[in-house]
Amino acid sequence: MTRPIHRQAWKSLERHASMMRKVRMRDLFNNDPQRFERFSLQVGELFLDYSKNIMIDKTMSKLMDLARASKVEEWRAKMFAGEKINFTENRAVLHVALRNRANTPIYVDGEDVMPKVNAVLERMRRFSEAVREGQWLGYTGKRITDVVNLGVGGSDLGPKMVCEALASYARSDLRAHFVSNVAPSDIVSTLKKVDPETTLFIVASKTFTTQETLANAHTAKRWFLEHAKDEAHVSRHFVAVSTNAEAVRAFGIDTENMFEFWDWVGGRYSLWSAIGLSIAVHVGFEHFEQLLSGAHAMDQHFLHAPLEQNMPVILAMLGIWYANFFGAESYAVLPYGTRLRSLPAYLQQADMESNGKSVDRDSQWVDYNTGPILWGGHGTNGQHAFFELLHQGTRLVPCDFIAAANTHNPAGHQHAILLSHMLAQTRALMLGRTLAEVELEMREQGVDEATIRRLAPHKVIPGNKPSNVILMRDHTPFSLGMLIALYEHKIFVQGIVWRINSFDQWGVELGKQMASSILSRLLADEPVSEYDSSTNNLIRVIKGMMHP
Ligand code: G6Q
Repeated sequence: MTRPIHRQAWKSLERHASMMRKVRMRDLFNNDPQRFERFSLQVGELFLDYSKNIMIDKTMSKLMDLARASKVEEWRAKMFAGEKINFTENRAVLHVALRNRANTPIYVDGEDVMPKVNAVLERMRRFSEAVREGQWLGYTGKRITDVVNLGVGGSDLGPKMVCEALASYARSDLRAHFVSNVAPSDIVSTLKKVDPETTLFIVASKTFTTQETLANAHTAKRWFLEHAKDEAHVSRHFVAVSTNAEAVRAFGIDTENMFEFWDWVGGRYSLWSAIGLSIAVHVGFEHFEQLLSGAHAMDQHFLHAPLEQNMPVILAMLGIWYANFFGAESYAVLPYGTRLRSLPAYLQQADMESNGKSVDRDSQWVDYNTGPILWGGHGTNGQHAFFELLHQGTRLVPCDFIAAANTHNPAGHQHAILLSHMLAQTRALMLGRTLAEVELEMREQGVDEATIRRLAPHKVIPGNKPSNVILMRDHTPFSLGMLIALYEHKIFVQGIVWRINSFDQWGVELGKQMASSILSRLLADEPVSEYDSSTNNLIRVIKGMMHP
């Protein structure tokens, strides 16, 4: 075993970083008119400009050396071949099979998974078309007008983000709602908006044991039966997406109305599976298929492009550059446009649940940083909120700006205004404003010297803050599929370099177990003494505050 920090390539990057930390990007741009040409890349519908990073050719070649030494290419081949690279759960990692539009065989335990992938897709097509075309009717014979996805985490964030992002493709008479939180306001406020005669509930849970989702599903079913009065009507209004047929049956959903997926689909990688049913119903199956096709196009690029021209690999290695050699603790995802407002939350799970790990492939604690904190928000709103820290804070926060060149909702020059702000931000982050520039400007405005001395330092913007810009021509299902797959593969590459398992989530499991024990104590009358004193007393205080 070679720990990443003992690799030659890593040590060489450390030496190189000590020199690069003194380099200013504004000088790199001034000295090299070709910089944009060399550090930008078009792949299908996506364009990446990564020239505003603190790097030179030598940096990129050393980062690629590290990727090669980490055997990224070999691990990539293993993932696509269905090998069980989720080694703590002994599972294959095959979200790429779900969107394998070429339909080439992919084997898990000697079985080609493509026939069953295609069979579920066909069921999704038939079902979503039946709902959309008014053949699938509610218990009083009315068309379905509202679809409520009941799921949490990976069974919520992906479909929710995609339905919002593709809202322009949705029919106005078929609304999608997402209820995820067990906090009762979520389900109660949604039920107030919908009609039991025309609402379809999709209970989306891989395990079908997730307490929050089942609680919401039971509440929805109770509400439905208060109106419909007859259990027999449940089958017209509740369908399930799960890997657990037995639990689906136990809940009272006919397995005829269950859409299956498999243990080799991780929750946070599952929007391409039947978990995407709400997407297919809301925006139409043909658009869901285009989403899959976009992701497949990115898969093919990731699989075949040399590392130096491989978009996910470039983003991944730049991320490692800042996380491990510049001490960056976080990075920000900044989509420009309202439709992608949930992308940061979606990617937060994808990245942090995948690479927020501390034990490596040899079951050893790591002695280097792994996944960074991902955060962000959509522009321009973020500019009026947290961008100040990006510009003048003490921390280095690399940023990804994301935008489409065109909008589905033109309104005068508004889209151009939006894009101009994005370009201004990425430029301002890189360039900053020096003390000399500030002083000059103030002098030109006739400000007196004493005031200049006092105020000028506050107006200095350090600059030299790295950012990538990812552009798509149009905001289509295909380009969105490419974009999501780009980040999935970026996360994969980083996990390989850090030698961690990006595909389990034992931290999530621990909290789930503890909550079920605490619930029983919260509902019981006796005093609680079995936990730590903080938990015992918080239970006591909460019980004291609860209305009888
Ligand atoms: C995803 C995680 C987690 C999961 C939810 C919901 O990778 O495992 O976010 O998706 O806990 O799980 P179920 O789909 O089993 O309800």
